[in-house]
Amino acid sequence: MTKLHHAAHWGAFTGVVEHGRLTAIETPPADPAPPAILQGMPDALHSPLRIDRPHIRKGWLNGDRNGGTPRGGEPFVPVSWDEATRLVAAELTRVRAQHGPASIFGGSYGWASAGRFHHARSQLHRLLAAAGGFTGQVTNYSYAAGMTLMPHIVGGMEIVDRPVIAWRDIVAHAKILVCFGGITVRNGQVNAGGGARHEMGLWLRRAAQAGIRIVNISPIRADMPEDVPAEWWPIRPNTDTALMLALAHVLIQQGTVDHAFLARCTTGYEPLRAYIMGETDNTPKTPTWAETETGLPAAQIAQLARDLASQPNMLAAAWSLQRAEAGEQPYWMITALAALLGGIGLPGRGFTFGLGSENGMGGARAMIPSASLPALPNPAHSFIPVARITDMLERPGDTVEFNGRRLTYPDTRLIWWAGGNPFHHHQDLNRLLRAWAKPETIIVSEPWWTPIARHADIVLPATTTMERNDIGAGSLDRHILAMKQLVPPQAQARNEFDYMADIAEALGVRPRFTQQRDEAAWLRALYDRARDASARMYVELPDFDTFWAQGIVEVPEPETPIVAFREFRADPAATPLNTPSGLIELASERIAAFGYEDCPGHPVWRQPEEYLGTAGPTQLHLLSVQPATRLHSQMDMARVSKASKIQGREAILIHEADAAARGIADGDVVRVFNARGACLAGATLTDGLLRGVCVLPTGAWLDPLEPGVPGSLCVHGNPNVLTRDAPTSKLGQGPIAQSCLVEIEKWTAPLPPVKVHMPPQIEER
Ligand SMILES: Nc1nc2c(c(=O)[nH]1)N[C@H]1C(S)=C(S)[C@@H](COP(=O)(O)OP(=O)(O)OC[C@H]3O[C@@H](n4cnc5c(=O)[nH]c(N)nc54)[C@H](O)[C@@H]3O)O[C@H]1N2
Ligand SMILES: Nc1nc2c(c(=O)[nH]1)N[C@H]1C(S)=C(S)[C@@H](COP(=O)(O)OP(=O)(O)OC[C@H]3O[C@@H](n4cnc5c(=O)[nH]c(N)nc54)[C@H](O)[C@@H]3O)O[C@H]1N2
Ligand SMILES: [Mo]
Repeated sequence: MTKLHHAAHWGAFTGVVEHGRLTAIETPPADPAPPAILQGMPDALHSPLRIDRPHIRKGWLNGDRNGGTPRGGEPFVPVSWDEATRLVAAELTRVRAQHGPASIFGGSYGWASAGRFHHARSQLHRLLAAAGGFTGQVTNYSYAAGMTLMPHIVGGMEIVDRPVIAWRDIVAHAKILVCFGGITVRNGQVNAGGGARHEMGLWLRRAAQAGIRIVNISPIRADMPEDVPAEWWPIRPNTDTALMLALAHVLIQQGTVDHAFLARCTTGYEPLRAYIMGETDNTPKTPTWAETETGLPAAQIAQLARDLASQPNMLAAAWSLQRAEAGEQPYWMITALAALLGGIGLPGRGFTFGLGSENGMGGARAMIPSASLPALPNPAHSFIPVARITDMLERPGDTVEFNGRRLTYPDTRLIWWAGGNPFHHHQDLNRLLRAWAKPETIIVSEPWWTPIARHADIVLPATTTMERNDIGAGSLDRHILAMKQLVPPQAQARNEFDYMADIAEALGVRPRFTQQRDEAAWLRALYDRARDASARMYVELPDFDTFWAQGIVEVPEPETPIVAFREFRADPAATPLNTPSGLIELASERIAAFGYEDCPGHPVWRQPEEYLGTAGPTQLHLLSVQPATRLHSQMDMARVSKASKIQGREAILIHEADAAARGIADGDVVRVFNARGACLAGATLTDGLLRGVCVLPTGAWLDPLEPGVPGSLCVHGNPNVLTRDAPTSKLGQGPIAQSCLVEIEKWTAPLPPVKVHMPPQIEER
């Protein structure tokens, strides 16, 4: 028996290996809340769903290219690595020669796995860049709208994805913590680089013990842990901007706006004020007006505004708020509201994003760079905003507005995806499935027969992290983790780096791709580069051999306080923000000049097309939140996720009254549907939900009753057959999964089996 350090997005662990198999995992004793997801690691590693050899879609092998028939319904034929390598290299060469590098789509969005060297997407980008270029993707599914907006109004996007505010300061200085979208401890299980401590729940309890009033503004009561005393404000989804506008209205009317702060640190107050007071559109954004939109009592809104004006506070918004129609607006308006209150730049006060969205947010860590694989320049200079993939496939040569630019969609002939699952992450999967039929060749690298692997032509079996050595280094966690190979590669699975080096060889670019290094040399080089950079910031890390022997290195807490806008507040003229005015922009002339009707020059309330305010009498608002038992679609085949299913289906949360009205009992299977698609799910009834809202977490593997047929019922419960594929606005072009209306009915027909947790049909040649 051996025990070795390793790490996943869902935490550091020690793997117990017996006779070449991972038999158990142990979690670090210092971790106050090790994620349950970790317990599924042995299932994942040794799963019958592992892809054992390279495979080719039968029709593709027989010469079918671009027939327009949707992928996903055909058997796969196993081939040797030699043949697969040759086919991939030949296709890359052919498509680049005939159509140019931009017709190779290698955006390959997705979380892949935790190690920084064997990071599938980074490896793929290096290969495709070395081989002549590809079309990439910018922004992300997490906070595209926020990260595009914030540079215009505060001069940077770090505010969205960095712990720019520390929990320790909130606990010490705030009296009210307002949480738009709650603080969902389930989301604190994961971080992109891994993590050795999961402290979100701990900090919430400390905040409550310090007597801080916590307000959970969310349609779901459980968005705040039960053991944390908090007020629950069950807001209608997508209406937070209306609530924030009304809070601002009260501050303005009562004369409790911090004019000194506005004058020193902001620009654009006047047009925003005129809009809030209704001077420009005859609609004063009063608490009574907001009550209609939000469903929250006007008197309660007015009282909260008065309390915020008189007590130090922190306004925190989850990332989910901006994954909705007009998702830029709540982020702009919370910034404006915090400016009116005047706390920005003071410890524990102001506004912050994603505090409850990911492990490590609100942590205090010296901001040293993490180890990461360097990119190669992409000679194709072609990219799309990440969530416009279906649009791109549907409309080659057409243009799209994005953040003040006009981009042209390439003519996509070849797609290669490694480390992401668009048949998990994208909205309106039936529309994607139709568009996905257009390219001539689709290559997918995956360790498992996931939905994306089933929709490929050439399937390359990748190792999991547990079969290779790597470095786990989150940008938010205070630990650098050695990820040691637990077992050799299973069946014919290979490391991305190794098989891509062979493809690079066939393309004549091997030295550029590998830089003449092997795994061991790369790990040492990446670590040393980060170590040198840290030393320049006066943070001493041990040398590589010491790190590898110890298995873990702790990064110190920073000595300086972590307070966004601290220097700026102290002296705005000497330390201006990187905005046109150097100030916080409550109105932006630059955004106004873009002329986007869906994102004008100051925060506004825009009624979404799909929300409770437009719902018919039987429609419900569907929220597809992050799953407690997985990371996205990862680990859906492992024990923790499987145990959470109801009759094998993903659990959907429904208000007991809404269920009763439809004759649905707890544990029933239901059909969730709208004009875009339909899925089955298992009903869980609750009173901890706003009536009219239902919640189906993301990540159940897409399992169409008839694979390859658009519109087919997903028998397993993937919410993205229901969600709408439209942009937040022309500014951010972000996804809007949280703006979605559905109907629910009890399923009474015989229950079709879930088949996606078994391998697809394989035909030997
Ligand atoms: N409806 C709805 N949809 C959403 C969201 C929502 O809130 N609602 N949230 C969105 C958000 S925030 C995100 S970030 C996306 C997430 O979307 P993704 O990041 O695409 O989802 P994952 O399931 O993490 O996909 C990672 C894939 O990489 C594979 N993989 C893991 N390790 C390796 C490896 O070493 N090599 C290779 N080749 N593959 C590997 C896994 O098996 C998995 O299939 O989803 C988005 N989609
Ligand atoms: N366990 C686990 N943790 C994860 C992930 C995972 O897959 N599994 N994914 C990670 C990733 S990639 C990301 S980007 C983050 C995402 O982090 P978030 O975006 O914060 O996560 P969500 O779970 O989508 O949403 C949080 C809560 O917001 C509430 N909410 C939704 N819409 C609205 C609204 O309009 N108004 C208000 N007030 N509340 C609303 C929902 O009730 C939901 O529970 O999570 C990360 N953490
Ligand atoms: Mo995300």
